[in-house]
Amino acid sequence: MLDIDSIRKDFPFLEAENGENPLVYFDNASTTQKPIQVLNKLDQFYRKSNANVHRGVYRLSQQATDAYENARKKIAGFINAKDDRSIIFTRGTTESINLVAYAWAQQQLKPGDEILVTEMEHHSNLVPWQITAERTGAILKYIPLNDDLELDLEKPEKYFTPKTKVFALIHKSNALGKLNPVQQLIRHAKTVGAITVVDGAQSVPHTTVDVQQLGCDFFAFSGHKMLGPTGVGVLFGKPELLESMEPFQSGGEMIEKVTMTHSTWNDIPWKFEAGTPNIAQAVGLGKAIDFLQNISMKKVEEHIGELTEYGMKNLSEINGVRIYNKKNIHGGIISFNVDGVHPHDLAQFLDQDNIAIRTGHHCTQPIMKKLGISGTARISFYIYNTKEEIDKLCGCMKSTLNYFA
Ligand code: C6P
Repeated sequence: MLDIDSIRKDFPFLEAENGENPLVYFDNASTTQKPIQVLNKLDQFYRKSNANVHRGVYRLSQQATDAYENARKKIAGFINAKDDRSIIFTRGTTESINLVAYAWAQQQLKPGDEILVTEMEHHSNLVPWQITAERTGAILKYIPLNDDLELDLEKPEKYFTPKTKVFALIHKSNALGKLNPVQQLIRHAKTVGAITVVDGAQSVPHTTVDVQQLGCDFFAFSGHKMLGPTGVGVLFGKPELLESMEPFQSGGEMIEKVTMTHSTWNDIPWKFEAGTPNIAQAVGLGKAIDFLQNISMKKVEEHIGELTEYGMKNLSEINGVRIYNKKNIHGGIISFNVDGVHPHDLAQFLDQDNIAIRTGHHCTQPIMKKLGISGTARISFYIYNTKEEIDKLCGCMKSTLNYFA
């Protein structure tokens, strides 16, 4: 069991003004709030250690470099990457996936090659592959959703052909909370020699991820969805692949030698970190990982699972509520609609009671199309959420529905 009261004290954002009507924040899949430890780390970095990295020989620059590189080590440990050089700092999941699409796929793919994605993807793991297919003449294919809104995996082998060169898939769905059997699917991809790219934006914040066990070539996630600052994310890549790739962006820091006509590249990971990186944010992400590890990812996952189950049960008892992802009872996400009420109207009513929920297509328009709707209301949990907050949500929803009746 988590000591939620003690955890909540670490999140100043959740404190009620004058002790009244505290914020109920249920949009954690979008971004999480930050604990005081992360805020202090950022403050301390800018007050005491701020300097550019890998450039100065003075002590301060060395300190900043050490803090930045220590964060890289911490992240490697957190996802069990064998080699720190596998960890590239990016702006987030979106940039990490674009890096692979531009610097690997658009250089390697030939007309007729196949890129395989799924119908469950966030746009971040779909649009870069559409552009890549257009530019290279590759064919974009996808594993469809079945009527239970799960990947159709009755015969997964049928989607993988000798022409499949890239298999890019979402680990945990931000719209449905479904954790996909990534390890099993990667094994299929390997039988045809495809490289594998996993979008871990929603899985890393909730569950223990082991990239060696998954066997993926690339794995992307964002710091801000796991208590870290915005502006920093991670691309894990197998060192031999990263070494074989051309740079994604170019300029300072990513070079080894530059003449007026030619340049050579720095070693990995710095080859992929052109310009001044988000140094304080990377250090802040390291602190967020400390915070999560102090709690333990197992407990994080259990708590989120309990809240989801409780939320599903209580929401489904409200007249007119239609939950779309009832099967994913532990996923941390509840996507629903209420008969006769537009999700935006519902969200605005709840906002008046200081309850923040997300509405819309959640950057998953293909899933919405499959459901035949334009959007859903979505609540998504994190470690500081409580069952009492879910009770408050359900109470407010009942009053809202009375208003609409
Ligand atoms: N989802 C949400 O669901 P960035 O913006 O780069 O940090 O993350 C993009 C992204 C990629 N993959 C998945 C599975 C995601 O859930 C997200 C972000 C947010 O509310 C915004 S749509």
